[in-house]
Amino acid sequence: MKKAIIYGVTGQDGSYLSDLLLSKQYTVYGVTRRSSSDNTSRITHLLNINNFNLIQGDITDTSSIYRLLNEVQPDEVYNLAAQSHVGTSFGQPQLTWCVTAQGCLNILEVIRSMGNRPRFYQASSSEMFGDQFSIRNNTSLNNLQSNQDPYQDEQTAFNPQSPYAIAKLAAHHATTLYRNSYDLFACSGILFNHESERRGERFVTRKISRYVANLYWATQRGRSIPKLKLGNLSAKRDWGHAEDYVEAMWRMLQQDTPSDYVIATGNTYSVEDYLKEAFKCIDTNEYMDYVEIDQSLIRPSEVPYLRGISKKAEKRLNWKASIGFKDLVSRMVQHDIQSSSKHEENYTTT
Ligand code: NDP
Ligand code: GDR
Repeated sequence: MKKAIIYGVTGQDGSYLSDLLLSKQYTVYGVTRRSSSDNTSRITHLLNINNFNLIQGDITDTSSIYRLLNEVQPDEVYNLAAQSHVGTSFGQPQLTWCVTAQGCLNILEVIRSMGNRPRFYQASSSEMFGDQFSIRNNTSLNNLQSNQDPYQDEQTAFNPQSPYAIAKLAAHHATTLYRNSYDLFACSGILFNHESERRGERFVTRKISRYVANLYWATQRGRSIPKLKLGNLSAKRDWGHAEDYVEAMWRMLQQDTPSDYVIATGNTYSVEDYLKEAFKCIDTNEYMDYVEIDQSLIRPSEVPYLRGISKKAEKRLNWKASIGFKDLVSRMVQHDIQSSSKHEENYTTT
């Protein structure tokens, strides 16, 4: 029976990865930071399972990492912990650095010091590409249509556009350096945006799906709700479903040799496309009637376009995204309609 430690277990990906590893008979040690209020809502279904252990810890505290890894002697360590909100990283750059960059280095240092070294997964991000892309047919970025040529893959240059992306890139390079210099089995998954019914409420997809669900119930009850405040609607993202993406993380650590992989769907849609599709789920075409552009939500620097090509993962990991854009939007909206019926005034407009 394998043992895995998951840093960031209370987050979206940590909860799905726990589900996956438990289904494969792992013993899972999920690390959660101390909080004055409950932060386990995504893993409540796991708390009474014998093979699931919730441990207090923090990736900024190397001594607690050292103790845990040496006590458990895990086969695999997944670092999903981060200050993961790009917008927030502009307001809290130092905290973002401490958690998202330094935290990864802390884990790598502990693994390096161990006799039996566990395999290590680092949650890298498509944000590291920033404004860079590769191109086949000289298409100009201004004339892009959905699914056109520009893309990012493992060969595309990095040019981070936020404190978050800079921190992720530092952690990414540290992971590569420790693999090459100290022979660690360390992999980075360069994951493009992935969402789900468990997505944090301040990421744009979930913010929209929750608003649409609340609008649905308000309309049923003959009431109105305030407009939804959003920032940049033209940014394009490659959105997949988190359940597919945690499978790729696990597969990376089962290979004979460690490597880095781009994980994405290969399709790109704008924030406005997502809005339109989400409102379609409640038969509403005039989505802009419900939206207000809030300048404070526009980031000082933006990543305009992301579309990942996962050929390497397809070939070596036999991995391919199974849930497409329309399915993803519909699953998120339907889920929020079901859950918000129980909690009437449940919307976030900012
Ligand atoms: P979430 O924001 O949902 O989860 C982040 C997790 O990190 C939470 O469990 C959080 O705990 C934990 N955490 C934050 N600070 C610390 C700390 N100091 N010590 C220990 N744990 C901490 O992120 P996702 O699940 O969406 O993403 C998982 C990882 O993948 C992140 O590193 C993210 O940056 C990266 N990533 C995500 C992508 C996506 O589209 N989802 C794409 C590419 C990369 P708490 O619950 O207490 O806040
Ligand atoms: P992102 O996700 O920054 O790509 O990072 P987010 O959902 O925050 O933003 C996506 C795009 O939507 C625009 N946007 C808004 N974003 C938010 N959060 N709130 C708004 O009101 C809003 N209005 C418009 C943003 O400007 C952006 O262009 C996510 C995170 O999960 C990272 O941790 C991960 O590394 C990357 O995806 C890949």
